[in-house]
Amino acid sequence: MKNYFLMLIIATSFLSCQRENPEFLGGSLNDQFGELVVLEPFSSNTANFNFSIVSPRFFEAQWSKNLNWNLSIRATQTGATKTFNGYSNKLDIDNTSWDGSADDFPSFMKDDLCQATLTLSDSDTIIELTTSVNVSEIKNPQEGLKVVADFEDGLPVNSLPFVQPGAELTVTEDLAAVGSHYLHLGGYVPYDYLLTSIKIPVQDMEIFSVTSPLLLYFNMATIGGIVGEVPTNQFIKIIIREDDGTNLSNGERYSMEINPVNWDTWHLFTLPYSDFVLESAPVNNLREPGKINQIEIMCLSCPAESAPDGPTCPENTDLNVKTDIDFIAFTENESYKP
Ligand SMILES: [Ca+2]
Ligand SMILES: [Ca+2]
Repeated sequence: MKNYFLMLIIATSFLSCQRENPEFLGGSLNDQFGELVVLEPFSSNTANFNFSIVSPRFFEAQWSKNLNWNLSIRATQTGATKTFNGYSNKLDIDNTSWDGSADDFPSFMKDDLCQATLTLSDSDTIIELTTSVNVSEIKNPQEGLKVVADFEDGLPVNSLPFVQPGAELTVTEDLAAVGSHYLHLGGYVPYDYLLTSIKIPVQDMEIFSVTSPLLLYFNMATIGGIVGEVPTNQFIKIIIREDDGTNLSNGERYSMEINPVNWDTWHLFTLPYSDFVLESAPVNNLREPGKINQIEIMCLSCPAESAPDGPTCPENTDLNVKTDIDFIAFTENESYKP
């Protein structure tokens, strides 16, 4: 008798659950066992995405069950990518609204034609849907952005390059991180760590004179060589100079290394100025964003044959160094959004 009542209670509560929450139960069963069918085709809400104005830009589709989906947008010209992921049975303005940013460098360019691929998969079906969209205008510069060098018109005015015999420092027109030009740094210098460097003047930093060094970000796009052919210990050193000395050359210098540089696609390197380390004699031992007047980028690698100081790397014999850079910029409050 006791057992009979217990079963009755369980059965009643099961039925009441079903009555109260039919969609939940039915929905989850459908998600687990239902057939995956596309109900509304995959498309963008407009064929041209103009990221310079405030307007909705998103993707649409609907299918028969909740599942993990992946939406990958890739520009055919620049190779820029943007990825969205989610768990739902549709795409809409809430889960695929796009502001024009990329996952990383390279950034999208004006008139980039993009292929968008939506992948839906459950335990036994994978459906891939594609659509295309055109970037009619890129996004506006983010607030607090100061571009120091983008190499679109060659080397920045009054910059000072240094090139050892065997090294290369050339503005190159090819697949850049931003725009169409970047700075190639590299070559083969088997007798020294330093291959080449460039000092770039920085002007009008007064706009950041009340910005904390914790909130001033240094940003730069970097790319190494071909994975598997990168010399051992190939790296970049960044030196930021301030004008707090008694003359132009004895201001404080703060530095940072990107070590190693061993990847083969453009990446954003970003750090707050407060993370840079004092390299010179101190003047006031304060990182002062408003007093920055020069950025030096040095391309270095462990030399194959001899070194004035430090060890050598015979395994680097005949391996070309490549530490290309693009888009050197400061941002306020947050990192640059490629
Ligand atoms: Ca560029
Ligand atoms: Ca200082």
